[in-house]
Amino acid sequence: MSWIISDREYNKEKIESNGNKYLLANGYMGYRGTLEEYTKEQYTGCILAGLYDQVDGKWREPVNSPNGMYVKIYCDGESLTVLDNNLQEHNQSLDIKYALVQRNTIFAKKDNQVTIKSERFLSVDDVHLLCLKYSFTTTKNCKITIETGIDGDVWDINGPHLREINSGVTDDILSLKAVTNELQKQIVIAEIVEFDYGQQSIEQTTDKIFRKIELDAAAGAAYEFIKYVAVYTDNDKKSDLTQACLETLTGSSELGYAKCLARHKMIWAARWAKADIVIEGDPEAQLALRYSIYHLLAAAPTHTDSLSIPARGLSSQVYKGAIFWDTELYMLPFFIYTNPEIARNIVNYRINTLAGARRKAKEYGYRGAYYAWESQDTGDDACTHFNITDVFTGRPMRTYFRDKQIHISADVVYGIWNYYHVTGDFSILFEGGAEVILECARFYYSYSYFNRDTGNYEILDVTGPDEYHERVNNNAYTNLMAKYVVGVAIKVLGILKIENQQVYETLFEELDYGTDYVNICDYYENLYIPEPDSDTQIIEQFDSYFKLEDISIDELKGAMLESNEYLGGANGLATRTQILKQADVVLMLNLFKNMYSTQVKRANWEYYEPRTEHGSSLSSCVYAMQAAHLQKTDYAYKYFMKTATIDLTGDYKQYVGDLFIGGTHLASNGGAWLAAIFGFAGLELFEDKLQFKPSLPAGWKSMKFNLQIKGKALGVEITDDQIRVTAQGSLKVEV
Ligand code: IFM
Repeated sequence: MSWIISDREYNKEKIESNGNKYLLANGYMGYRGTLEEYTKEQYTGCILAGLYDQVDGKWREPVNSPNGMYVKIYCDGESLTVLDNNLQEHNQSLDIKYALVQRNTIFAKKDNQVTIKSERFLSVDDVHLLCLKYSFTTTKNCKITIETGIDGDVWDINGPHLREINSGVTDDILSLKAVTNELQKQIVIAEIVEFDYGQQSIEQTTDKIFRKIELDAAAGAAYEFIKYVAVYTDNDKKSDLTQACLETLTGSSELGYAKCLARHKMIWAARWAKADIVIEGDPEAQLALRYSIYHLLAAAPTHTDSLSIPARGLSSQVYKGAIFWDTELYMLPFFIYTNPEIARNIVNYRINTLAGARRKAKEYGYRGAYYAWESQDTGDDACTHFNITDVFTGRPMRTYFRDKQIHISADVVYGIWNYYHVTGDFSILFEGGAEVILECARFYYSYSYFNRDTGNYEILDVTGPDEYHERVNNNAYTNLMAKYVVGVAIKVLGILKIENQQVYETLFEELDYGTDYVNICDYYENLYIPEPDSDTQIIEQFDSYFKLEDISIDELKGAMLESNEYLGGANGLATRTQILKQADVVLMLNLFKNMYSTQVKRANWEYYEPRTEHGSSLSSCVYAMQAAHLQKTDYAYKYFMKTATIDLTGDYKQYVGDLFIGGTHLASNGGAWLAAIFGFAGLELFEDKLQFKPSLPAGWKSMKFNLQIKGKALGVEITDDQIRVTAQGSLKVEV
């Protein structure tokens, strides 16, 4: 059963978290794990990847498509819904092997029991297609009405995004068209239902179109219908969206549900063949890790190279559906090592949005490319200056996520270089990657300040990964990442000069990089990087961090007046203490493990771990990886499980201030994979060799997985006393 996630009873309290837990997605859209009879009140949502909208100056966010999967059954005029307390049995499950959601509910009526079953999937064969198989039986003869169609009254956080909603019927195909508010992009959604009983009528209101199928149900007989739903938007660049929907629907209906499902399953099976990690001896960890991988695969953009993966995947409009550094640092490595084609799409997204990053740099008075903290379709920053509301006063708080998290540009470069380093795909540099890298290097140089007294460059007034401490000087992570970017830029120029003189010259000329080159070389040599203290070996997170009050997390939490109060910002409790929100120095040491001794890594892990609140889902996996590296396997396991189960338990922060931050946690999902591969399996890739230094958790008899490195497929099996690597072609492996 290590592929099945299930709930065996109904719990109203879990409506929101189960919407995430049972999420289906195919890169084009994400359909929340809600039940068919739900409406927007229960957070039904079908998020369309990359289609953003803004209304009345509120936050720009992705658009929810009208809900084509809506179904409600009435028995003798009475509606059957789990929201009423007439349930005899209920279970819902998600098969992560094939991305298939099923439910089985028995409604107990006075003298009748109605059993409904459904199965649905979002096709990965045709990403515009949603399929539903729905059946019911009754124990008594009764009148049944099936209400199904398209519900255009959708859940929005900052909506409504849909205008000019129009419905229509053509040849028994129901459709709903709408236009987004800001960019006036058209959305068309259409459905057909296959059934062979009862009488049908159509009902239309302003924003809904439903069919009602009425029948006299015979006791014990099974009734089934199949529903196909198609969605297209102007982003698909089709001349006629309605026609595109019709083609998807008729094509699918001719093929039939079973074949559509078989094609969908075949693609998922191929995905798992590349990406699965098999753990022997720990079914709980196995399921949690596979569940994390499932979410990554489900959110992955396979149909286009202009999309990336938002922080909350395709689970909701939370965090504005924006792409954060979460993608490059936490999710992208999984794709780079298991599915380089998808990784390339994700990297391309940053290349394609370079113009937005240039605009942001210019807006703040800098040169080069300053990537957005929250990036959407254009790469401009969607983050507002007042991003959190104070729970005490109800007033918006000035936050500096947007202005000061300059490390994002470096994280983008890290993603590109990591992709290039692992895949060996040179073309990424010629096709835009080099330009991004050079522009980011230029940005860091222009942001920094030269301290004449010390002869060093310094980076002042930034926010590092630990967001509880805003506007600090010389954040170790940011400084080292800036140096890394400049180092990569210098290497890239060297590579281009040898490999492609023409691209090198054009780029140099177009970017007018002559003086910049001289500058970044000097910057590389003279940028101040905080060093480990010679006694304690601890690296100060930023200038004067050690002067902050050193209290425990319990003390900090004990001082809180409201459970949702924001701990950072101007008045946040953590701001004047050493409590950090998320891995910062430890993240840096994890990325640059070979630059520091084991003693330094251990001292810093031990210092920062009790001071880290893990208020971000990006934190635990870093502590897990580093703990495994330091052979602290019990800690590593604890943090790994916390990361891997986040969307299973629903045990995560729902609010910061009054800001709703629910949804799936793709960085954690990627982090679980990172902890397994770079932590427990101890993988490290050097220029010319591959190294494994495993430290498997107690109980793990073996770990088996596949990787793709420099175009070669690798199979790895690690047991207590053996590491077996099989590879196509030759690769130097060290243990
Ligand atoms: O990018 C993260 C950030 O590091 C912590 N707060 C949430 C963001 C989105 O996941």
